[in-house]
Amino acid sequence: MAETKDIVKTTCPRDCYDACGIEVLREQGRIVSVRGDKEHFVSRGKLCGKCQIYYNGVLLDEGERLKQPLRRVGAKGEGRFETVSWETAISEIAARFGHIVEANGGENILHAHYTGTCSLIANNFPMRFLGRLGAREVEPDTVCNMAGHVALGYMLGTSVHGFDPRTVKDSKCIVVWGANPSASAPHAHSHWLPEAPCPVIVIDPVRHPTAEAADLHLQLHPGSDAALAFTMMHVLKREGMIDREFLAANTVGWDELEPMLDSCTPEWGASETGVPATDIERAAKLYGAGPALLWLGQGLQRQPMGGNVIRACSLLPALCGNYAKPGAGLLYLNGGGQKGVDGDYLVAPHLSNSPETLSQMDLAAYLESAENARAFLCWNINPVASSPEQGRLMQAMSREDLFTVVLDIFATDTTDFANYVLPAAAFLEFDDLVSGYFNMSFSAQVKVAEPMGEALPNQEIFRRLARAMGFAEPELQESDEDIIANVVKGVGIEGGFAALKANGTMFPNPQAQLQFADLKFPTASGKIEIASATAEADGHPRLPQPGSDARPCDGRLRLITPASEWLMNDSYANDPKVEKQLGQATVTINPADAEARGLAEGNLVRLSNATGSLELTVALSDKVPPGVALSPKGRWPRRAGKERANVNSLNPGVKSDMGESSAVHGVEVEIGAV
Ligand SMILES: Nc1nc2c(c(=O)[nH]1)N[C@H]1C(S)=C(S)[C@@H](COP(=O)(O)OP(=O)(O)OC[C@H]3O[C@@H](n4cnc5c(=O)[nH]c(N)nc54)[C@H](O)[C@@H]3O)O[C@H]1N2
Ligand SMILES: Nc1nc2c(c(=O)[nH]1)N[C@H]1C(S)=C(S)[C@@H](COP(=O)(O)OP(=O)(O)OC[C@H]3O[C@@H](n4cnc5c(=O)[nH]c(N)nc54)[C@H](O)[C@@H]3O)O[C@H]1N2
Ligand code: SF4
Ligand SMILES: [Mo]
Repeated sequence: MAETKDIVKTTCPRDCYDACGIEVLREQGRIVSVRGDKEHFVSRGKLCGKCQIYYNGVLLDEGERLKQPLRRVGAKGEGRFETVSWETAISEIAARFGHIVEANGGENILHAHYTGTCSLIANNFPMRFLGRLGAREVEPDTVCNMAGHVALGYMLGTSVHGFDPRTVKDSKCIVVWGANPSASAPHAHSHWLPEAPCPVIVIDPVRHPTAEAADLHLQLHPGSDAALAFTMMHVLKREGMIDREFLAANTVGWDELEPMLDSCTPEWGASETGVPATDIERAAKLYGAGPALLWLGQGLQRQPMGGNVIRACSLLPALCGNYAKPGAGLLYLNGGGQKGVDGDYLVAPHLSNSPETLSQMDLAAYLESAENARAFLCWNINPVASSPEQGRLMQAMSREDLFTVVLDIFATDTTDFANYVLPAAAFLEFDDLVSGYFNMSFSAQVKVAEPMGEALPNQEIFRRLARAMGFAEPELQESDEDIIANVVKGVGIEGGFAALKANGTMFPNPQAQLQFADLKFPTASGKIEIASATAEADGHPRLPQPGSDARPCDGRLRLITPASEWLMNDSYANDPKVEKQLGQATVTINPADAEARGLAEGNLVRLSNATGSLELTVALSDKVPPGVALSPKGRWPRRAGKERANVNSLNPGVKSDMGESSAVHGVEVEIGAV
């Protein structure tokens, strides 16, 4: 029996840069309050606003959570179900999957997954079963950040080996490029950036709160980032701020790139980007003044030429020798590998019979045909809310002959289309591990309560499916306890999971790490590849290019749909208090664009393009430049009122130049009064 009152340390496992430490206050074993861990270096006693509400709100609401397996009784999309036992659900699903594998092969079962929980086991272990089944995977990063991964692969050989934020004490400048920490990394916004001993530059079309707080904000036209990067390099060269010794020793292709800088003058840059030439010069000189940190956001590459943009921006640290020294580096994401997490062990690729993956940009079209998919399994994802071509996807998922199974903790737009809904346990209800992707931290997720109703952690659901299908591989039944022990051992935590639990969070490397300390880059040449033969062989230009996207014309606006301060991707919108904070769904435009269209604050407008349309309420602000419309992602179509749609009803799923990845911040729309 738990003591009358106790406090358990655990960790937020959501897809967020912060990886906050949490403390859960219990009385008689029941959760009384979920709050920020006062001793945690990130949360410092405070969760972000959205989690503070949601973790004490709908997440603990027995009436709202999914608690039993469900089998469809209504029409697809309607969300009418009857409860069934786990035995029935698992055996019926296994039988149907077995049948499809026999008749059509495992590749006829499609599965999609992503960021519902990012704890290591719940996010990875299901891949063991799905690989063994031979199911086709929707490549999750194609809806988020694949272009950047591919681009940094060409340049550096890796995209998951970033700077260590602890090195900031030696920095002379931080550039935050195409990220909005005030929403997507709230504690980096409120602590890490303000406490940095150096100027902060934000490069973003939107003057969000982090841009507002910065020493310099370059408010460029969306899609003009490569031109801006080339202009900054022109200035660095002119000012003699280039580290030629570093370039000679550690890069290939500088001789090819250098002549390209000559025409990228500040005046040219200003006309391409809309940023005053003096501001570009100032930014370049601040960046070139000493060791500097460059944070490349994931929003930055969610545009048509997102891969080229990331390649162009990542030239800056190469030109200034910003690696292997304190206070210097580039960050996209920090992977678990740097902390000793063996990703292959978690997903057991040796078991996999799966065919090549599908881009999420192609999901709606793919699901239209039984030749492609007779079954669709979704776990950790709500594609009806998060995927492009929303209307077409709902239509495809209405197919009677598409056998759909969805795991979630709540009823969502996606579960509404399921044949079976399987209730997943939430992060407070099982032990797991969390690896921060900004900080070099490693944390325990600790069970503080029993799963609600009959809910089970993802991993246990897949163990049961594996057994029902007669798969005998021991990897498919490995226990959480054993996996945790093995991973913690690999990370080198003395005292194992018990020690990690007691601390909540630990740093596998107690000292700040230098990025690429040995100046060995995992590219073909072992150097930074400014010119990339690999990229060329893949059909891309050999070198990053300085161009910008064409500006929208004929009265269209470029729609940016980034992270919302009050939502976590497509989660939390079902919490009444979060809903209150969100208020009406709005589209923010510049007063000049409103005037030109005869629109005023509060007007109902219809956004439309060839893919779809959506009704929103106008908000006016000069935080958004002319030519841009801003409407954050993550509202639930089923809660939108008369039309079942969110911003993804307008998203055609155009692929960026690299990685078949999302170009969602490059969508164009017309806007008119309703
Ligand atoms: N327009 C537009 N669309 C976008 C984006 C954008 O910028 N603009 N961004 C894209 C990006 S970056 C991403 S990462 C995707 C994210 O898209 P999704 O992955 O669909 O969104 P999430 O809200 O992270 O998670 C989906 C579901 O997982 C559930 N969940 C939570 N915990 C668990 C669990 O333990 N088990 C199971 N089985 N389910 C659980 C949640 O309740 C939620 O319904 O959206 C993309 N969509
Ligand atoms: N509160 C909250 N936090 C989250 C999430 C969430 O939904 N809500 N989602 C999580 C996930 S899955 C991810 S991937 C990250 C994403 O977090 P971020 O990396 O911050 O990405 P976004 O929010 O998509 O967009 C960031 C910024 O990119 C800007 N942007 C758009 N187009 C351009 C352009 O052409 N050039 C430049 N320079 N900037 C541009 C947008 O204006 C926006 O301010 O956040 C994570 N954290
Ligand atoms: S979502 Fe991010 S900021 Fe909010 S509690 Fe989780 S880790 Fe912290
Ligand atoms: Mo993402």
